[in-house]
Amino acid sequence: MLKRMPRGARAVLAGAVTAVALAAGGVAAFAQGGTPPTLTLAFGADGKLTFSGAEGIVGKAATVAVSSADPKKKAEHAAALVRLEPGVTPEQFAAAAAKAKSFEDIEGVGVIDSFVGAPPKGAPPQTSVTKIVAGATYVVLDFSGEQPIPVGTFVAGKVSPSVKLPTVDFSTSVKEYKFTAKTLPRKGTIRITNRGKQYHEMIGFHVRKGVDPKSIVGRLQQGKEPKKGTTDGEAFLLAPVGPGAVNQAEFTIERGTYVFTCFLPDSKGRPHSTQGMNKVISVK
Ligand SMILES: [Cu+2]
Repeated sequence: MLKRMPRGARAVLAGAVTAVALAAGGVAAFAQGGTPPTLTLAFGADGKLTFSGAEGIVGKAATVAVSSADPKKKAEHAAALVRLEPGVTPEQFAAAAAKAKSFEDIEGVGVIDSFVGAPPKGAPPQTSVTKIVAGATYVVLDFSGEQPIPVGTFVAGKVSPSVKLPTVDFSTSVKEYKFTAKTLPRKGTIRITNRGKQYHEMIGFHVRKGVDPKSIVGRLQQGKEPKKGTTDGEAFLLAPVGPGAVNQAEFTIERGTYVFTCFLPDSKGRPHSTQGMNKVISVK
């Protein structure tokens, strides 16, 4: 079942992160009124995932927040929210997921709508994304290990057309095999929409001064990692999410030149980076 722990998620969890999604706050112009309600996903001291607040988020824009009280595995926990396709039951999803080897294998059954890593040591106590949660059955997955564990389900009814996501400082999108952003701000709230038909992620290599970013693009295109010493850390703006997913969160990233890439595979198993999904983006 979905054996591969996504690289982006792993790195987010490892804390080598310049972009950390913080708890959403300071929300303005929020059409449903007030601060979005929160679905809380909490890893306990025993490492077990529980969730609460689902009844309050149905048919609304909501914040999905993940926290961890596990002293041992703080840097390892992640949770995912799976949106089931119409008519699919949680049991059918569990059966399909048990056989799946990659995200694409659950196509037609469910879509990972958000993937949120628990905060690493020293980071703010919770990470979160804000999104509209409506019109589907959702499965909460504990994605900490190689075997994701379904923790529970909830049903979200139709959303009123007047419900909108809180405003953000910056919106961008991903699709096959492109990032639409040309520049990114250094910090703020960002909305990232997957407008494609495949899963995508958004990982940025911070290019070291004096290095030609095109040389890094060239290596990624050939299926290689950037050469040692050519990058200064990585930024993870989007963990793997499926088609139609819209996530927004606060982020902070160091200024400079980045090469953004996506390592998720296409239907033939080729990383998107080798299909041209690499882009030089400056952070101002
Ligand atoms: Cu991709």
